[in-house]
Amino acid sequence: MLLFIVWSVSAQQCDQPLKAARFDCHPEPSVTSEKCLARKCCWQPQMRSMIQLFKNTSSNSAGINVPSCYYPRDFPTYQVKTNEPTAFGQRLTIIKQQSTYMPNEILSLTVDLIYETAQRFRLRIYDSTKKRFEVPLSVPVIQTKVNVTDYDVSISQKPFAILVKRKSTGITLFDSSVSPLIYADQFIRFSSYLSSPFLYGLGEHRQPLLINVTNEWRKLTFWTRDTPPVQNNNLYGVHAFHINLEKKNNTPNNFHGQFFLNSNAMDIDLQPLPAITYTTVGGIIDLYLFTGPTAQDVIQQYWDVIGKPTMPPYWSLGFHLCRYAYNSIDNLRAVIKRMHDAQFPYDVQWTDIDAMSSHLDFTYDKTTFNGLPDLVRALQAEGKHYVNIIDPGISSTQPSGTYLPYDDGLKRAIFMTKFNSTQPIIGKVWPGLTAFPDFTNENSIEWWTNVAATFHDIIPFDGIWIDMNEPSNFVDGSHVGCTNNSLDNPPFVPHVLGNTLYAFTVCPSAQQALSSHYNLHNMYGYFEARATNLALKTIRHKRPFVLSRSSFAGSGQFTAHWTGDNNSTFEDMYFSIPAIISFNIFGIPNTGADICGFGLDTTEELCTRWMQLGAFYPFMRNHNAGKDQDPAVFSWTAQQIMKQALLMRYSFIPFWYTLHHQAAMASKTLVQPLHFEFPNDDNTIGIDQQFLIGRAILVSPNLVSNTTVVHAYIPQDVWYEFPSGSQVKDVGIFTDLDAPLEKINVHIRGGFIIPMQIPGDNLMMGRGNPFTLLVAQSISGNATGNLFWDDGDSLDSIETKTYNYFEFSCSLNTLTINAIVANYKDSPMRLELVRILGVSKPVMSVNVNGKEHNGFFYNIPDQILVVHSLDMDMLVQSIQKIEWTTAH
Ligand code: MIG
Repeated sequence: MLLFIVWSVSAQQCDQPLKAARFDCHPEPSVTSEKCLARKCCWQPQMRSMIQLFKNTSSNSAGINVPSCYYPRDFPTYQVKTNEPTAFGQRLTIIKQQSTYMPNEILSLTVDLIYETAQRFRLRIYDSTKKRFEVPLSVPVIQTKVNVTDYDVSISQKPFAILVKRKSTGITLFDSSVSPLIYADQFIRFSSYLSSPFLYGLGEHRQPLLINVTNEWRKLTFWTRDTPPVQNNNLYGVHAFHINLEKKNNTPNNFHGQFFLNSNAMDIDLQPLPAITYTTVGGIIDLYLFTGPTAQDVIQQYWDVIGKPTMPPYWSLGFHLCRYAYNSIDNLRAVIKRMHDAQFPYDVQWTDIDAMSSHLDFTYDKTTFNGLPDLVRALQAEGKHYVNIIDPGISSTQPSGTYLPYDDGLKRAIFMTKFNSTQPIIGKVWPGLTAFPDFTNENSIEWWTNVAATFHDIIPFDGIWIDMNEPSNFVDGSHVGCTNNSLDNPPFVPHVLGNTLYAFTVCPSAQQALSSHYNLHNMYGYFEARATNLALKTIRHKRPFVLSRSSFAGSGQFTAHWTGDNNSTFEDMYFSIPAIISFNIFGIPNTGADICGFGLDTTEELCTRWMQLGAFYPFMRNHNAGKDQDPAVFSWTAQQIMKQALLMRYSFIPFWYTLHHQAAMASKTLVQPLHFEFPNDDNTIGIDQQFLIGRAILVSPNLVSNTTVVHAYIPQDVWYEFPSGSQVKDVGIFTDLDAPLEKINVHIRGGFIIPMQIPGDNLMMGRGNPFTLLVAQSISGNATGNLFWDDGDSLDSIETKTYNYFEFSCSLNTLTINAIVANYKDSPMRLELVRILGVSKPVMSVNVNGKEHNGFFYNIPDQILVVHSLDMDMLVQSIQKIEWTTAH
């Protein structure tokens, strides 16, 4: 092939020998030299590598590489005109002399530098004269700047650029000088250096946990979309947030975060410089920097802006069972019965759209599901719970007066309307032609609450599953297509699946109360989750449980999440781990994947492995569309293994519940990657086949078919195998752990005390069961832990202080149980047994609260002290002690 170079500007201005430092001047598809030169950019066609040519390049991001068309050094951009100190920091005005290549460029902009906290910096760039759309998320508003910061900000005048450095190390956290800022009405593009090519976040995408652009160019697209999770596609949710690792020799590994508060369709490009480029089609530049320095600090600082996750009801921590196509109540009854007969712990039964009458929301099929209300009441009488599905599409073709959701919605005018019209925009989903509620319309809350309450009187559901809320639409745009205005067909369309913004959804030109769907599309699921959460509170007066497929920054305040339509493959099982960890980072920690796989038929081996792994997901639901895969359909052996996994989950529920409390109150994730806890151990970078629950439980599932070992990394620390309690010898290395089908590898980290409970048939039945403590001593014999407990369902247990809170500590052969708050007394809390791991010397005697206690034994080979028959009332609000003496 002929290689030729055309310099558009002077050769000197295009002389950028470092390919990784070239920034794409023509991000639209099918660039040519003419199109590039017309933009006054540099043209140097790049051959795609052989590897890329041989790869199947059907997905939209394959083949992203060095741009053929890139900016010359002197490409026109903004310069600073004025610069004034303000109460919040600084305000600049910046101007550009001429338009470049996009329609409606805005030549005069205002830049606010807001020093919000010592670790949080906000940069806002907006039109100096005309108010533009801004994301309707209630973020903290800071009027007065903080005086001392962990970061230094400097401004380059000409061309305009912002530089942010970490004070303590001098490492660059943000530097926009790498490429020219373009700011047009429907095209905003800016770039920054990254501190390293290692990032976490940027969802929702199917990808490994670590985004590593050392040698790679990557394009990630953000536009909520109903599509099975496939790599490189925009998926159900939008989270333009990442955590970037800072790597520098002789400096500890710090982390910082970046959040682009923008809800428009966007691309984020990453390149090996390393650098990041944001391209959005609307809104303003509203960018947050969080300086950590730990990954959990970054997450906390991020959640301070977007909102902390909701505290889920206690029952929702149990095992959930669902299937798309039970198709009849007899089938559903048979499943419930075999689950019961096989004695699986199990808490929540679900039904899918097949239980609706003609796929109509807020109905059930009185023929095929005749008796569903009684079935639900019978489940509830046993302490179980029931969740049903609701889709946003409301049928618009039922005879007037027969279908309240549509009739009442029309009356209240809460449906999204066509462009320049008061008529609802009509699409097509499961029930046929549908209107789409506008959940940004405050009147929709009462409407939604009303229709849900009416149905709740018929079937007293305990939670709501909101699916299809990207929103999904089986016809592009509407049943009559879209307009050809610039909202439906903007000058630049990010690399969305389907190539148009209306593909498989509603026209962007549709109108919502707060703005156009163009601006609000990515938040559809967010507002529906909010409305559903509010409705459940009003209807049940209890803690809501919502499960939403689509999500946006801040959705965790209202909902749990699952990862959508995965398949029954080992690869899908692996990808569930990076997805769940990422959603923890995104502030929706209560996330799970469809266990055993949604699409395709599972196998007994896969389902066994997946039930074991799923027992350690925050949200544990087995759901599918294929043949039955509830645990009770499998062989006796598989059932025993699954039951063992379920019993493990149920025994750890007090620990999980406490983690949820800490997530909601103190912005801690439920699960996290090893790298966040061991940031200076480079072996842990990007490990995503293992994960930590809280800081203390390491889960290393077997993700490979037909194997009996797991190649896993056990970081340098003290670890005890669970449940045996024996100490791991090989730490700080990758080792092969024994992992036959009947075993999932779980390790407890020294230094932590895990509150546990003897499981019941379901969580409500087991509430009064005895508690146990698992004390994993550090090298020096110390450990700490805590336990939060309340009635599990009320909305105000924190405000009314109707809860219990314990702190546990272990040191010098003494375990202390400190009841700090003991106000919730409706169910007993009796500590029955304590297992202390890592007791290196034989135990001679045990004292409980100063009295000799005979109920103990010492396991010599594994160095475990078990103190049993305690019958200790933990609600005695004072300090209680268990002490032991050892042989010298
Ligand atoms: O168009 O309700 O992701 O969990 O079973 C498919 C039927 C609609 C997609 C969800 C899936 C659910 C299915 N739904």
